[in-house]
Order: sequence, then structure tokens, then C-alpha cells
Amino acid sequence: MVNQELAKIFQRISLYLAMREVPFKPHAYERVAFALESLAEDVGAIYKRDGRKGLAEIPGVGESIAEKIEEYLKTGNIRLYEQEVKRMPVDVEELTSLEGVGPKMVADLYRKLKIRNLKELERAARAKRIRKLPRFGEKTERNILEAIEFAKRREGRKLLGDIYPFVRDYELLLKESGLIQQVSPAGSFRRMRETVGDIDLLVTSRDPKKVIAYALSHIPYEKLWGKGETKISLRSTHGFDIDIRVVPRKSYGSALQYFTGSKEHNIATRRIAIEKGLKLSEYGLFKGKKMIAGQTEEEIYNAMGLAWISPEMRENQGEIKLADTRCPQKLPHIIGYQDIKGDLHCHSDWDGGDHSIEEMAAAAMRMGYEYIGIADHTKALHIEHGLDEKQLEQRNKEIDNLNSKFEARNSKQIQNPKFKILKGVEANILKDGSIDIKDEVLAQMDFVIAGIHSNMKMDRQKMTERMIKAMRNPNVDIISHPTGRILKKRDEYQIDFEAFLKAAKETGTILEISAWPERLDLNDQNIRRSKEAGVKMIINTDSHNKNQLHLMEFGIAQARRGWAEKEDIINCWPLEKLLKYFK
Ligand code: DGT
Ligand code: CA
Ligand code: CA
Repeated sequence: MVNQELAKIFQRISLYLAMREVPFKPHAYERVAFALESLAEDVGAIYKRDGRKGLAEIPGVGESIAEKIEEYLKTGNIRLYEQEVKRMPVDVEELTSLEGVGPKMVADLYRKLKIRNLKELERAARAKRIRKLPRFGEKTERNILEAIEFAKRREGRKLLGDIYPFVRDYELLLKESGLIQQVSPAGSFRRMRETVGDIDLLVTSRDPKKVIAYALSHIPYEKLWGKGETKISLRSTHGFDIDIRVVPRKSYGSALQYFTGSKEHNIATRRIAIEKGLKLSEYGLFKGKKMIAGQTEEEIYNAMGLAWISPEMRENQGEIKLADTRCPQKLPHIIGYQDIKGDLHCHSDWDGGDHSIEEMAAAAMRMGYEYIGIADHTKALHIEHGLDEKQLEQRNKEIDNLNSKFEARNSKQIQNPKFKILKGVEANILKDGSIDIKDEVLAQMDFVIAGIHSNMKMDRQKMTERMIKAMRNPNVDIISHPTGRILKKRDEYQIDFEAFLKAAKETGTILEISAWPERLDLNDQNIRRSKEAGVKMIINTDSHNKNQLHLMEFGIAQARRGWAEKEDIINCWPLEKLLKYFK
């Protein structure tokens, strides 16, 4: 947990320094925050073992930041951070989480109007006080109010990616108690919904009271919503709610089935039980007074004449009908968490990513992948150090050299004998639908991803035309994060999605499912629509750091929620088949 706490502090320091317009440093702190978030080992453990030197080996951590980590581990504080907070006591995270509000604006608002948080910002905007500030104006004020409305609508739900590490920690914590037999997350988390309202955890134990006492003494919380003999409900100090329930072993399956939901799925399964003269509840499946199933989910579904259904599919969207053993159609054989053979949207240090192509490739090999695609940004994206034609040609040479080196080395290695690095780009779709890199150079790539990174607020017809024109480019293979939404921050582009799908099908363009936790774009619904339209998809992480490759899991989860099968997802395919599919 120390990693996450430190990441948060460094993220805030980065924002505070940006508020004061300190050059370079904000980026350095942001990078460290990123690296810490996805670091597998606990920094405390690293420090214990290797001291400050060990800390300095974490990507992005230099001398001075290593010192700060040490300071935090020793004192629980970082002086620099406290000074910054004192200088400008604003909730910089909350304010900059608004679309269009950056650190400089936050600093201005504090200096001129003493605005410290969202509430005060909203009050000032409604009182029309913001438009009077120099460099703000009426339009900015309106945008701020719009962004606040957006934030309010999403309030309360957390991103799956944000709470994921905590849930895994709680699971471990409960396992280590020695008091329990089984533990599983339930609810929307187990269904891997893109956002989660509260965390539901289910355990079996002979001693529920002790489990409850253990949880209360081991999970830091700020509010206790309720406490019973077998249940507690609390708000963790990290700001999200957790329900923990202890159930008897013989009811574990039925409780898991019930608390996994969704509610709509439960209502439908309960109705099926009634039709068969049975009664289904969290305690078990009953015929009269006799319990006929309860220990596992399988036996419950089976006793109702249904096949077991993956949690990701339990949204009452037709899955129950297909699970009926009498139904001639079967449930789709959705992709598994181990089915991905490579990640094609990875950035390298060529465009400002944290790791070299070789390091990214080595990390991909460790994940058991057969290939990795390097898709650096291209020149129209200045802030991301986009590459021009000449730099791309140089970068491609490096990839060729690495591939030859791997071939030589792999001949003696049994692991991943055919591993390949593919040459790609993430090029920009300009306002008129053209691509910012010359066709001759695009043609030299193994694959081309194109995405929208500017002019996102176009009207529906123009945006649709722009996308379709990009897909008609004979070099464009993949459209990255196709709808452009950022969870809790920004809506999708205005686009005619049906026309977009039709053009993707016609041109053989592949749609990306971005596994990046703030994007998850395509989302589950659009994945299902694409599958039904016969449009192929690819799940990519958009990693800018080798420690982000594991984010793949979130993309796979959304693909499973969208009922995608191996045939629909091209990076479940072997390399040859994949390469043949590109234009
Ligand atoms: P969330 O927390 O809003 O992201 O969504 P869930 O699905 O985790 O919902 P939650 O935490 O309120 O409840 C967990 C599960 O318990 C839910 O998925 C299904 C079950 N459940 C809760 N309330 C009801 C209910 O009124 N009827 C039925 N049939 N099931 C319920
Ligand atoms: Ca829940
Ligand atoms: Ca709940």
C-alpha cells in the first residue's frame, strides 16, 4: 500500500510544481508516480534490502527522489510536499480532475478568488465571478460548469483499475488471517464492470465474529456504516466503501451467485428457479425445505438446467437463454485471460516513453507473448515527442537489429523461440481525416494505428466523415481508442457509430479495445456491437512503461463483457495469421 500512497503524494507534488510553473520537475514527479503505481514490489521492502541505492533503480527515480522516498519511509512525511500544501492549500487533484482545468488555472483561481475546491469553484462560476478574471471569459466559465456537472454525475463510482490493487490486497489480507477457508470478490468487481460502486467481499469461516474483528483491526477505515455478526460495511480511508460478508461453507456458491449479481441477472435466475418449482436465495437452492445445491455456483446453475455463466456475462443481456441446456445455441466461448499473444500498442523511449524498445520487448517475452508492436506517436503530437518520417526510419532500423539479435539468441533459447518486434506507429488523424505521416513511410510499417488526438469536439457528421476517411487510407490497420471517451472526465466523440462500423467492416479496419483503465474504449456495449457487425478488434494497453503491460487484464475483461471470442480479437491469433490480416 505504501507504493500507492507515495504515488499519490508524488502525483500531487507534480501538480503543485506545475501550478508554480516550475520547469521539467512536474514531469519527473509524474513519471515516478506512474512507476510506483505499477511497481510489483513494495518500496519499503526494496529499501530494507538495498537501501537508497535500491530505490534509485526504480524507473524514473533519481538521487533526489530516492531521498524523498527514504524520508517518507522514515518519517511518514515529505517536507517538500507539506510546504507546497501550505503555500497553496487547494484540493489540486479534485480541481484538475475536471476536463479543461489544469494546474495553472487552479493557481490563478486560488490567487485571485481563493478557490480551494470544487464546491467553491462551482459557487464562483454560478455567481459569474470567473468570467471577469483576465484570460478566463464567459466560455471558460461555461466549460467549467459543464465539467462540474459531468464530475457530479459520475461521483461515487470508482474506476475498476483504481480499486483493483486494493481488492487484491484485501483478499490477501483475509487469506493471511488464518481464520477463513474461502474468499472471493463479488458484485460489480467480479463482473469486471468499468466502474465499481462498492467492493463486495465474501468469505467462509467457522468463526465469523473473529473475521469481523480481524477486518476491523486490519483495514484502515474512516466510517463504519454497519456491523453485524457476519457482516460489516465500512468506508476505507482511501475513500471507497467495502461490504464484507461471512457465509457458511455450504452456502458459499449460492451466496457468491447472489452477491455477484447483477441484480437483473439474479431476478431472472430466481424466476427460472420458481418455474422449476424451486427457490433460489443467497442461502441455497431449495426444493421445499430440502437444500439441493449451494456449495458451488456450478451445482446451482446445473440444478436449474443451466450451464455455468462467466461473471462478466451476468447482465441479463440474453446470456441466461443461451445457458439453458435445452437451447440449440450455446453460450459463446468468450476469450480467456491467458489467450492474448501480444500487445501492439506500446510506446518506447523514442517518443518519450520510459523504456527502450529492447526493454519493452523483454517485458513482453516475460509475459509469455509471441510478439510486441511498438507504436510510437507521430509528429503532429508535439507534447508526446511525436516522430517524423526520418526518425521513424531510424527507429525501424533499431527494430530490425533487435529482431536479428533475438533470432541469433533464441536459436539457443527454448522460451519464445519465434518472438518478434513489429514496427508500428500511432499516427494522428488530422482534422480533415488525413494522416500526419507520408504514405510511403506508413507502408514500411508492419502495422499502422491511427487515432484522434486533437479537434475532438467536431459535429457528428464531420467527425464521422473524418474517421471514415482515415479508415479508407490503405495503410491504416487499426483505430486506437475509437470513441475517445475518458471515464469520469470526457464523453465520447459525436459520431454515427453504425456508419463507422459499416466502414470498418468494408475496409477491413480493426478497432482497438484500449485496456487503459481510464479509457476502456471500445466499451463492453460497443464491443458487442462490433462483434455483431463482423468487425475485428484488438486489445492493447497503450503502455508507456514496461510495468503497464499487465493492464491488459482490464481490456480482456471488457472484451469478455462484450462476449468477444478468439476469432473476434486478432491478438489472440498467431503472428502469421495476424500479419496476413493487416491491409
Ligand atoms: P455496484 O456496487 O453499484 O458497482 O454494483 P453491484 O452489482 O456490486 O451492486 P451491490 O454492491 O449493490 O450489490 C451486490 C450484488 O448483490 C448485486 O450485484 C446483486 C445483489 N443484490 C443487491 N441488491 C439486490 C436486490 O435488491 N435484488 C437482487 N436480486 N439482488 C441484489
Ligand atoms: Ca458492489
Ligand atoms: Ca455492496
